[in-house]
Amino acid sequence: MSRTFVMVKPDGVERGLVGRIVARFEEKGFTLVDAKLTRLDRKLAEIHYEHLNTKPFFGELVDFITSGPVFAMVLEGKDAIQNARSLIGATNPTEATPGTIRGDYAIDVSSNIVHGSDSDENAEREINLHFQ
Ligand code: DAT
Ligand code: MG
Repeated sequence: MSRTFVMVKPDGVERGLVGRIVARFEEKGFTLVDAKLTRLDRKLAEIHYEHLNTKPFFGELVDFITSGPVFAMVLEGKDAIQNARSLIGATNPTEATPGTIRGDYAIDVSSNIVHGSDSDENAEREINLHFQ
């Protein structure tokens, strides 16, 4: 068993998709072990996405993720990081297969509905960052 950090982004919360997205993870077999509706301040968002801080889209990314409430979760299951990432789908929704969350609910890379940790190390880092 391992744990991952997943977050419904402001576009998903605004569109009323939190319940459906949580259900997708539960149906897959994950256990929800912690969750909260919250809003990231700029500093927290910049730390969360610090590995991207040299990218040209970094400013827009931080603007977007702080633009409204997010629904942050800790999910537990076998191979949690890999299983969550395959359910979430490719970063760019144009490449995300239908049946994945991004494939079904997103059309634009800059508002792609959901975040999921990409490694065990980052999962622990993000869980500690968002849930103390
Ligand atoms: P992922 O969210 O699939 O782990 P990532 O960590 O590489 O992808 O990037 C984090 C977020 O940054 C991503 O969900 C959306 C945004 N992003 C990535 N590439 C982008 C691009 N080329 N243009 C605009 N936003 C981008
Ligand atoms: Mg990432």
